[in-house]
Amino acid sequence: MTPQFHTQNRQAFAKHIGDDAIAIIDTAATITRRGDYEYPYRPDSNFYYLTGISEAQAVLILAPGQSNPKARELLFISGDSNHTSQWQGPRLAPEQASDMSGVASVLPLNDLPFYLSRLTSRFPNVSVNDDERARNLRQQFPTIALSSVLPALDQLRLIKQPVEIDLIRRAAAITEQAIQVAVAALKPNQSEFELEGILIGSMLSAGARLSFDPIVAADSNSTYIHYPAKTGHTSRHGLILFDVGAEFGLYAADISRTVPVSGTFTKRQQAIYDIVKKAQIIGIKAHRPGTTIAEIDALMRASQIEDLKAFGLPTTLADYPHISHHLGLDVHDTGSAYTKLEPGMVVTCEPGLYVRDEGIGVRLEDDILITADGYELLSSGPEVV
Ligand SMILES: [Mn+2]
Repeated sequence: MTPQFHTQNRQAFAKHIGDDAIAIIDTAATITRRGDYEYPYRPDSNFYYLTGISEAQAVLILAPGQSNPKARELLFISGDSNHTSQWQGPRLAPEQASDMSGVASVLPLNDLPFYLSRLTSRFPNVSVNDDERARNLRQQFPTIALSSVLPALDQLRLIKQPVEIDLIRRAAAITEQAIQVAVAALKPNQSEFELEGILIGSMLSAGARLSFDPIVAADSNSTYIHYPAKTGHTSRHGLILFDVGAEFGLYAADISRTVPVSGTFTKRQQAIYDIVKKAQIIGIKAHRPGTTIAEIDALMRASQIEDLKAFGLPTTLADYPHISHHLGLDVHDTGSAYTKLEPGMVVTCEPGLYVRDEGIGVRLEDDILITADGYELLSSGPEVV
């Protein structure tokens, strides 16, 4: 990502703030696992979108009403301290943070309280992205009017810019590759855990992280949509469902594949797989500006209900929750199933059938860019599309 990307995002967002208000955007807090040991760190998506800074302990203040242009954007970073440098290596220097973000005024985090009190007295309308920040501000400055930055940022992040689409495409390719490596290693009586290790190893080797913990679900575990345990094992004639997403440059992919361990479906597995695949093809082809995830979901559901009847299976099996979603910096990105699709939005299409009595769960999921006249697949999709 270039500093221009983040600068343009700040400029677009600043229009929603207004000249009589400020926005305070915190990055994510670190979360302690135990003692001085922390969970892996991931910056807040909105903070990253506006700054390009991935380091913890940083705050952005936007004050579009300031007459001095340099005072309209203030980035606070923690800088080096003896403790963090000794244990974690050097922190960003102000000039580095300025180069990455395009923010001219980078200040030490220690100065934040001073700026907060000065700015809130001049601009009492304050929008924030963090509940704890809101609580602290309300206590310290009881007369200010607090609101959320989220509606405006949710809206901005819906339409992906070409650089963002490139990153999602890369993340999808890395994810697809990881699933292929895992499928090539498939064998009976293999632990889901081992397959997860193969998936993660492949994604990390490709320079990516994980946008979420992979779902690896053998046999009846595949009938639970977000099966987390990964304590099961594959069986000779069983299925395995992978639902995996690499995160590349902080952008997520999300791909699901269901495959037979032996390389060949049983008749019953094939029948259920084909119902899902047919629904997915119908769903994918329906992507275009003006429609919604919910409408596409209804089309896929109708197709599945019709086919389930033909197989004598209960049509209630098609009554799974809406699970397709927007994709971006977050795997479940801003936007909902009822957002009218527009060119530049990226969504998943993930129909499934979960036949618990027979221990057969099938889900197929691909990543789709909405274009001016329809759609473009960012993952490989069902082979006939
Ligand atoms: Mn998904």
